[in-house]
Amino acid sequence: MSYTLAEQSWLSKFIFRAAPASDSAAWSDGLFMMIFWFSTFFFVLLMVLMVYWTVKYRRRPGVPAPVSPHHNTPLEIIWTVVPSSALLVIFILGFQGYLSKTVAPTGALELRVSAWKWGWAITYPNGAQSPETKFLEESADGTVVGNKYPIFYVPENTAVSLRMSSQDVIHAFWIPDFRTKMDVYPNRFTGYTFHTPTLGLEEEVFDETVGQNIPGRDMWVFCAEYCGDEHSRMAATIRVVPQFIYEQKLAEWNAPKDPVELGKQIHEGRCAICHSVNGTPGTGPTWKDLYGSQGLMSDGSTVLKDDNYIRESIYIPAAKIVAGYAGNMPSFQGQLDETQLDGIIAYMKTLSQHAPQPAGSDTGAEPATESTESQPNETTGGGQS
Ligand code: HEC
Ligand SMILES: [Cu+2]
Repeated sequence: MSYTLAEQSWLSKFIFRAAPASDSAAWSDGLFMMIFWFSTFFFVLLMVLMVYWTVKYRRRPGVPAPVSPHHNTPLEIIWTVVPSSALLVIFILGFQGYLSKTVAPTGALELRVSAWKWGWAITYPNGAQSPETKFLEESADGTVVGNKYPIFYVPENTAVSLRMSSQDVIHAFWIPDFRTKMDVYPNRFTGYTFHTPTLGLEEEVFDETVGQNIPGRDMWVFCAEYCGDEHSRMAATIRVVPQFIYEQKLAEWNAPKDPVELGKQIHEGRCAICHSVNGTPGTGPTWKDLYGSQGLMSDGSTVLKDDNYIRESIYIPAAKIVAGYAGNMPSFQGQLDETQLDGIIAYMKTLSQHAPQPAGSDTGAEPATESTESQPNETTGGGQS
């Protein structure tokens, strides 16, 4: 079942660009090309006959127009049966391809995909999520452009099945190399399956976390259902790696992390598309100096942006809308747990001059330790009980 890269003809390169990365992707290409040549053949045949007969039977002076024959049973049977059987063949081959992409083999690795405006997250069977990201593109002088996008690791030569749902509007999870895309809905699961390729000996990708190349292949993921302003930048990377690297990564991601580091990673992967940290407003307000500040809401009230306000903004964004913004932040209820929420708050504190500074120092503050200050119950509780 493992698919190795075949030589692509110039025509299939022109039409599909990247080579198919699995057997069922190759099947789709083959079927597409079959239909293409089938259509081309009949197009040429019909056009040639049409032109030929138009010339041959044109009106000539002195020749009376012949009466059209109105029935020819053998001819009508042929031109009904031949095209119908051709369509039947196309249907059967297409349905076979469809089944191979929607029915997961037993024992497939199930990944939980979640979508929102404008990003993707995958939860692995052990509960881990990939914190790794990379830039969509880098300009020639090495300066980076745009946002960071998540990297999802999958093991090579493995059947993978996706279970997908959306936090807001309809998106579509599209992996061009597998020639498959499927809509992702807010209130129901959809999914499909693919078999990851076996890596060639020379295939390598750069792993930023270890600063060197590792065996692997990157594939694009795009959103294929127009979903708003940043739809075209709703991308991700599927990274196919050997099984042992996949397992290492899962174990690494599940290890406890420094809260600030965790918050920063969540921001880059999920929030940066709308929230900057440098003071520039985007689709949502910047996080710079947000924590601990006072802010005006769209109903005219003023709120203190403390831990509980932030929690509410993330789980129930519609509860209070910041003045001047549309209430279009997706809810992350059920998507981010308490540890991740703590991480986001810890990270926001490092970005804000309103956050309480650790006692006795105002330079070189160690941000991670200050989170205890926001939980007075814990610090005072010991002396009182
Ligand atoms: C689709 C764009 C979008 C994404 C993605 C998004 N937000 Fe928001 N966010 C908004 C908008 C718009 C507002 C302002 C309106 C409101 O209050 O709901 C906002 C408001 C907030 C606020 C209140 C800000 C303030 O100044 O009072 C917080 C906190 C927040 N978002 C956290 C997050 C976190 C954490 C994430 C990532 C897990 C995230 N947001 C992802 C659009 C987004
Ligand atoms: Cu989308």
